[in-house]
Amino acid sequence: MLKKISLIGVPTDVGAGHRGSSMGPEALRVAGITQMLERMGLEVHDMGNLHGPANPFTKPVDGYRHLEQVIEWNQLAHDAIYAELKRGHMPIMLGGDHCLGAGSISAVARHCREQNKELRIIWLDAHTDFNTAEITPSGNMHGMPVACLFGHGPKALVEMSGHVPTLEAKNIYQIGIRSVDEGEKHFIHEAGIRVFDMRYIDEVGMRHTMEKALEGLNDNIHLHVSFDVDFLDPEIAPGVGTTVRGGPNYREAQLCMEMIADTGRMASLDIVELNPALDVRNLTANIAVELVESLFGKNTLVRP
Ligand code: EXY
Ligand code: MN
Ligand code: MN
Ligand code: MN
Repeated sequence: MLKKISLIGVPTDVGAGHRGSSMGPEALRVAGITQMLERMGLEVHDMGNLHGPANPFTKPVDGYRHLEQVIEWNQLAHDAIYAELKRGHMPIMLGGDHCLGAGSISAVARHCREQNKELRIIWLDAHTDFNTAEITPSGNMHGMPVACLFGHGPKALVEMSGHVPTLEAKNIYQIGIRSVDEGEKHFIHEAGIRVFDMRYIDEVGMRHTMEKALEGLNDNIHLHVSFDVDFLDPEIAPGVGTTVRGGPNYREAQLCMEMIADTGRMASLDIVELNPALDVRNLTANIAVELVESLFGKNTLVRP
């Protein structure tokens, strides 16, 4: 694991239907993300926040809400994350809504291509985020980043990594899914994405699920985690705009993070969709920071 961490705040909610995830970066800082990482022995560089366009809060046009602003924020995120990877730091993107996954993962994919590395994405989310302008029920672009990474979406996002498509089915595992729109279902199936939904996790358990998602990792694979906080059950994480009941509880989520930590291979991370305007006394930010602590190996012991 890289020892130098760069925190990059991307304070926007242009991809979401609710206002407020623009306050996510500050809430994570208030919850002590820097101090936690320092306690884990990491060197933390807080790069501050990126500055981009305001949220006009207008209606969708041709299936996209705030397309221009979404592209601009994603380009900013892409450029900042790519620069940190290039100087050997591990970027942690403090979102912001999940539309930013397109820019963040495009940067990681660009870096991997240059380094001749394979890329594996662990996408922790209640949603598959595989909508397009044609099938979206909302026009909200935080429901579209995975489709963009697979080559379906606005040109500027689809081409951001410099190679189309940025991802193929072999590069991504989705975990915790429990809300998929009708159009997305067919599309996901066609794309061949491995979706470990809550039904699967209920039936076989988090341990087996993560064993599958992490199998075959080796030195040549860059592991990226895209952590949408709505992955968590809303009973433990109410501070998100798109809560879906029936998610992982605290221990299930922690086991998921611990098993990722055990691989020692996480090389970049997004924390997205935290919405302090909907939170209760920064509870969800605190939980997110605790789980990121597990992701960095907090509970790693020598086992009998
Ligand atoms: N599938 C719904 C839509 O596209 O409107 C909800 C998407 C929520 C996306 C959140 C971030 O994961
Ligand atoms: Mn998401
Ligand atoms: Mn989600
Ligand atoms: Mn359960």
